[in-house]
Amino acid sequence: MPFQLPPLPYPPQALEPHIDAQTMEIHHGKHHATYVANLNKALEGQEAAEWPIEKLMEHVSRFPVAVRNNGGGHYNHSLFWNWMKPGGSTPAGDVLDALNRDLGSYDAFKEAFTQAGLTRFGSGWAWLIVNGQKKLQVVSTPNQDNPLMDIAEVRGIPILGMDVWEHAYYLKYQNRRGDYINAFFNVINWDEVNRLYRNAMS
Ligand code: MN3
Repeated sequence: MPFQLPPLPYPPQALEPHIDAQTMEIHHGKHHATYVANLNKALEGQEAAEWPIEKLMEHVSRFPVAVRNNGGGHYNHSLFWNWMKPGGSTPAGDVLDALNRDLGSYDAFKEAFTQAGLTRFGSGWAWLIVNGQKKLQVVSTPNQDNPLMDIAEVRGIPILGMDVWEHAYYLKYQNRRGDYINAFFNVINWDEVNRLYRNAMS
């Protein structure tokens, strides 16, 4: 099969107490695995099944909605596992300079990112992107859309994303999305965010 489920980069219990093991097991082993299986089914026998996932996102308007939903699900979650790490980290390096320069401060970023997650009605994602002007910007998208897609309202390169679907938090936090968002900040892998920032700027 052309698209494959990447392994979790840490054991499912490694993000506790912020993100619980059962949520991680189901989120990765069931939800993400299903996006991969359905993406492969949707592209069976087509040339695009061999494309890099980024190229698929950039041309997603040419494809049926199953590719948008499941391709987005695969791309978003493949990044998402690496945007978290056991014990979390503090922002540093070029991306911290850019947060201060483009968004005012780390605290201003945190407030904007929290609001993007809280106000996304239903299912979706909050994002920190490098936009077309090479500036950091906080946006959100519905469902499994992302800012790399050619159909996105605001396009850019995602360097951090937060899943705010209920399947990301309901077992531990039930309806308290705000508590999950606060917990997410404790597990962000800023080394990875900084690496993606530097790639996006080069
Ligand atoms: Mn998810």
